[in-house]
Amino acid sequence: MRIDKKQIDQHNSDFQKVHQKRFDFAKSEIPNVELIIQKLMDFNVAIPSWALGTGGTRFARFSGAGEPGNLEQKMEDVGILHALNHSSGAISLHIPWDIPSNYGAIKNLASDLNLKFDAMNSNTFQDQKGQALSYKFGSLQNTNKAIRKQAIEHNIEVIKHGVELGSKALTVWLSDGSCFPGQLNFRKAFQNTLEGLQEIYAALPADWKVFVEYKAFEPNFYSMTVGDWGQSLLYANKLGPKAFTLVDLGHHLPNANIEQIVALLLMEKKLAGFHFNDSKYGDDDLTVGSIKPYQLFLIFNELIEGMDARGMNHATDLGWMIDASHNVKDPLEDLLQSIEAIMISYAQALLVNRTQLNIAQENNDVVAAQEILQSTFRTDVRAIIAEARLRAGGALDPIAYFRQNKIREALIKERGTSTIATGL
Ligand code: AFD
Ligand code: MN
Ligand code: MN
Repeated sequence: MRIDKKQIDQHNSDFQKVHQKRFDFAKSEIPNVELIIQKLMDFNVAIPSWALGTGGTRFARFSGAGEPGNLEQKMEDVGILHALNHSSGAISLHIPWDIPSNYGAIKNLASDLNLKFDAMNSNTFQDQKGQALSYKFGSLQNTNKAIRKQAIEHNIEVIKHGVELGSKALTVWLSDGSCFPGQLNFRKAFQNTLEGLQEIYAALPADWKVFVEYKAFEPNFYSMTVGDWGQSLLYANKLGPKAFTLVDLGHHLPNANIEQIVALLLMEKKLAGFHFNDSKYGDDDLTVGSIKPYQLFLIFNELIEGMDARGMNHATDLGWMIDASHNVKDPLEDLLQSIEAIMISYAQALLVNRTQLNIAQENNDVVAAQEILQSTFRTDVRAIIAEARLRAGGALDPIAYFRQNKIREALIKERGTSTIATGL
């Protein structure tokens, strides 16, 4: 199903009066509004193909209805999000869940929906039907060379699918590790993994990057072979200039200072990708900004500071993506909320008075530094984001549009009540 532009215009005219009042106020309070609007309009966050259905937990999965049943329908879902907010113009595919049966048709659909293909994701954390060898004891780290080879070949196959579609990056997330002390020789596990990644790296086209994603724990609970940013950075540095670290907000031990990690990875020119989500305890994959919005702002503050220091383009020089899972919300509504939270934090980070913050830092004026960050964080930028969306052709209030125009109901009508999206 497609969003009707005329209906968006109708929605916008219904909301225009209230919006205008809010926007006029924001404009009077906030300097450089036009510049911020332009940056917001350029900024896009990719949607993972596995976040369009109900993820569930290890205890239960409460399926929604009208879930996308194939790659085309997943793309259509992202197309709906993008038509509503004009900030979700890319999809990230996971192989083998999303193997295209016809590259040309999939590329046509993408251009029809105004979507790009973000990083490709490999999957060596599950065994697939008919797969010769099991990843029960890891993939690239495995003590068995044939299993390592199988995992390497899978990653190379993922690159090939990505090349056909015009993607430019491979994200490798390994569930490798151990559950009990003594199970694994850490050094050998690292070296096997590095050798595997080197073979995958050698298969990357010249204009491709590989993102090495780390995760502190789960599914392995004693050690993870790519467990933190230090380990990821070690691999990335050893691999070469096309290898980078990917930060997923849910993949740290509790209370980790993610904003500091981001600042240092940027300084080292080794930060390339981002998976947004929120969490209270672990890899909870909750809606972005739903638990720790101040942390999200602080992360964006470091991202913008670090990117500006290196003259990077905010919109294109890092891979922005959501990595979330939904069990109690409609996935599309959840994703709209996540994108909104990201745009709010991005806009606020653009508002930080860097000159004053630098002065406060140089003078050890701790109070002034805190005032600058917190007063920016407490600035309501939602009308500016809505204005950017309006100018781009989107809806002033995407969630209201989604509900009032009964989008999920239409999807259920089209797809039925029992479709299940492939993914986790
Ligand atoms: C995992 C990781 C990684 C992976 C995804 C699996 O965050 O991004 O690709 O979830 O679907 O927790
Ligand atoms: Mn992730
Ligand atoms: Mn995760």
